[in-house]
Amino acid sequence: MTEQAETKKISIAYIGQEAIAVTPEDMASLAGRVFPLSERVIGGTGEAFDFAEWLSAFRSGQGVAEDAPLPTHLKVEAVDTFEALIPWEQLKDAAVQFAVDGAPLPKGGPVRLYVPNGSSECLNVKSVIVFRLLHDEGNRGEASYGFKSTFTPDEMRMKR
Ligand SMILES: Nc1nc2c(c(=O)[nH]1)N[C@H]1C(S)=C(S)[C@@H](COP(=O)(O)O)O[C@H]1N2
Ligand SMILES: [Mo]
Repeated sequence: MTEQAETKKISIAYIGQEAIAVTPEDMASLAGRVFPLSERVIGGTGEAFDFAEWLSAFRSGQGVAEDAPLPTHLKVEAVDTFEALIPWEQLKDAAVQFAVDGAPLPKGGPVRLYVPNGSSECLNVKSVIVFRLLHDEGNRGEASYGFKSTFTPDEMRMKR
């Protein structure tokens, strides 16, 4: 295991709040229940937690009111700049793979999202480093995925 895989943090950005950094293990323990990924995904390996259970605990922990509106989308961003926008309605049974045999993911880490009720397998994003919970009523129900195509000037300078 490389040093980077060990220390890779995940950024969580909830509607209107400042992003916070967590580890895969932090997310799994907050979710409160873990299960074999194979319960949700045929041929799935390793351990996962339920996305909605995690989000519910996260909202409580952040002091979000229980009757506050739910997000309309989850946007996930990966190490390789692949990203996906997933509508709330497709997130039922979504699971986050965070370990294999109790150890960090040998590939696709720090975590991989699986969306069994998603409109495309392309939404099963590997190497997720950002979870953004969004409220975008105008685009409700819309899904998209692909490699990020626009970069800020700062990002362009870093990539040279
Ligand atoms: N980080 C990242 N995740 C990704 C991709 C990618 O290029 N980068 N490709 C997606 C696409 S288009 C598909 S079809 C699936 C493929 O998953 P598999 O390699 O497990 O078959 O991963 C998705 N997740
Ligand atoms: Mo794909």
